[in-house]
Amino acid sequence: EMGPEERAFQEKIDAEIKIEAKNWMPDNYRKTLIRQISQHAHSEIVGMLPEGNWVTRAPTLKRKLQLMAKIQDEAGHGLYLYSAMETLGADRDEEIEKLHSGRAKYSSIFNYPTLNWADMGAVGWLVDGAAIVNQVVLQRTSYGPYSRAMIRICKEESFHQRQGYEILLHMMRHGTQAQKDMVQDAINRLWWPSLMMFGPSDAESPNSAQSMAWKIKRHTNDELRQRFIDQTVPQLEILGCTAPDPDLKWNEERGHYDFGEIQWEEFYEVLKGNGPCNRERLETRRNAIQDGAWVREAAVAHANKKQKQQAA
Ligand code: FAQ
Repeated sequence: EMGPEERAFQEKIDAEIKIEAKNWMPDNYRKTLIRQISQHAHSEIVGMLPEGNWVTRAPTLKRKLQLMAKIQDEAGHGLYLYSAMETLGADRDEEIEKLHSGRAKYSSIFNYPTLNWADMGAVGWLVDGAAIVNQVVLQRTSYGPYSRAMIRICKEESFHQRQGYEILLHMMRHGTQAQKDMVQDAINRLWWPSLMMFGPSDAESPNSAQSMAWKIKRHTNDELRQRFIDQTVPQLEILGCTAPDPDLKWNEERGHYDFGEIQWEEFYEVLKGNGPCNRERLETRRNAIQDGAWVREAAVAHANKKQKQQAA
């Protein structure tokens, strides 16, 4: 049974009117958003690490500049999302502490290693590509601050996707056989983990039904996964590469690509902290916070000194 406040809230949602920070909202709407936006923010921040691995080894100055710009964008997205999360009353330090103690989730994809330069192309093309498919629809999410964050983030993300694809296209068109092999190897390793980014299948997704009713999510996990595959396979063909999926095949009747069974056991192991790089990622984040402690202390001391000077 809905009370009058909740009924008015749902009517607003149904009429496509955005919910803003100071509006009344059900507790669970707030909690769901804090959960999703904090996980999203953590993903941006942890997502800097696989690419950070290649900054010192980028093949040319131009590639290094592009990679650094992309990673800096991700830091910006993370900070932007933490701010959106704070409008819901969540505390940034507390949420970050949950990440560092292993109690918060972030996207499974960032627990896979980046082993060769082609991985920088494949991350941009597949990982940012998957991120965009998910985020383009989140531009219409019902919570105003999250929706507006997505509009800006999508613009930068589409640049990321193009620079990734261009790295791969360049290697395939102008590279040696060894470099072409690297591209195929990167795709073989990142293909399935990219499909897992969309989350469990609809039948196994506990949050989807309520999040769809509240229009936090506008499409289900499986719908977006299919959309990603449909738009990515033609790009794969232009590259002259293949996917590591013998069942991937155009289905004329459905008007979509059919694809093979996702290894959900692997997905849930990664979520439990047992992916190839989970421990390394969290350790890197904890060290970064520790190593930067003196900067934050100095900034606070400086601010206090300024304040005293102004008061005097
Ligand atoms: N990894 O009931 P559902 C980027 C969790 S893009 C880890 O379906 P929901 C850009 C889920 O949280 C990546 N956990 O959940 C970039 C839930 O756990 P909980 C970030 C996952 O929320 C590119 C449980 O499983 N993008 O960073 C994953 O309705 C390149 C049950 O699942 C976003 O976060 C997963 N893949 O739907 C940066 C987008 N999937 O909390 C650097 C915003 C599911 O109940 C380089 N988020 N889980 O314990 C969303 O759209 C949604 O949260 C979904 C999951 C679709 C991810």
